[in-house]
Amino acid sequence: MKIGIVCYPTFGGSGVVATELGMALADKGHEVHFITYNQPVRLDYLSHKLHFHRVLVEEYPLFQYQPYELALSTKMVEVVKKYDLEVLHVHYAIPHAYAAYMAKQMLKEKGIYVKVVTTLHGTDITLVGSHPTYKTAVEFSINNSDVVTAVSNNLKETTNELFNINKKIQVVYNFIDIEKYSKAEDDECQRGALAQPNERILTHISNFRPVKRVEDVIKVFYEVQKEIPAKLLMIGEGPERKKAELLTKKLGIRNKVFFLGNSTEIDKILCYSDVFLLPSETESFGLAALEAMAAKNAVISTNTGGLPEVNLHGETGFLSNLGDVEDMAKNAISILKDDDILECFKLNAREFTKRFSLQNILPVYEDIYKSCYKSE
Ligand code: GMT
Repeated sequence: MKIGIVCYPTFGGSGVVATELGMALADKGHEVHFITYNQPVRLDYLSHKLHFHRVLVEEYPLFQYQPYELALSTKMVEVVKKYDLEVLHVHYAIPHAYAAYMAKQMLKEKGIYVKVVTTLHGTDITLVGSHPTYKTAVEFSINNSDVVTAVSNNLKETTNELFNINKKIQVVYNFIDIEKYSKAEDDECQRGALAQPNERILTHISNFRPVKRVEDVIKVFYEVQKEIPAKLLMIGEGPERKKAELLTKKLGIRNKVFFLGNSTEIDKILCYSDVFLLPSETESFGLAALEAMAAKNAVISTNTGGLPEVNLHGETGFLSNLGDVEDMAKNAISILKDDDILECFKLNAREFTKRFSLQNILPVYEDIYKSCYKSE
């Protein structure tokens, strides 16, 4: 098939999922066209099956805000026409689903028909999309997509609670290329570069936005390192990073915490790590936790949103109430204090990720594309 993928090209989970999906589809012989404002960070090669089309936004001084949706929908029309695309798969509703609807209407006027699949990722519903500023347009674009998917049951339920949705939302879990993580463990892992053999390694990866509660990450680690020799890896960039760094100084643990910035090689970093910390205020799925689990990390997280669908309490890690730093630290210590217990959680975590394997999820998306194209 010929598929257009629209996403944010940054380090966020929705862009990562969209990019990994596009690359996997191209590997299977489909023709994939990414349409976005920068080449997606994980899109490390292009080929005759894998194309990238940049959306350029003309700056004009009259506009306080440059109209990205207009440029995006214009680019979608251009690419669909030029390459005969059959499906536009948009990741993150805002503004992608809305722009896709407009592109579809413009194409229809020219007798060209394209289907729109919208995948909801989380904050496009929970934090941003349901805000009165956007709600009407988001609801409209969800209801006017040909197929709507959500990355967890929780996100599906939340979408139905927050919006008046007249479409069936299909849950398609996020996925992971498990092979990639096994390979990193076999070939590249050089744990000794970061920690002494007797030290445990804890990791957090995010975009350091307030919803991630990175100060809770530091507070949990602070309690853990009092009991167990340990290091903390903080991966990512974002507005809360400075606060987190300041807190490590205040608590006297700056030398035990490494802020590594954004990375395109998290599989290689995660294979050093024992426990992944994700104390988010809300998380529709928690792709970073899944990636950590594939690299044999136990997960200490909150019980919010879709996290209980990814992290099994007492099996792959533990779930705590939002903000209950004490409980999270206690749980982390209970896993980290004993080699056998730690290994058991690590193996469970790796095992559970198999249900989210690329091999399982890719055919689901292929079926969706085929089914929506057959309808009408
Ligand atoms: O986590 C973020 O803030 C980025 C955001 C995104 O859309 O890029 O992530 C959301 O989508 C991911 C991929 O589906 C999910 O794994 C994350 O849980 C979700 N984030 C939130 O719901 C806060």
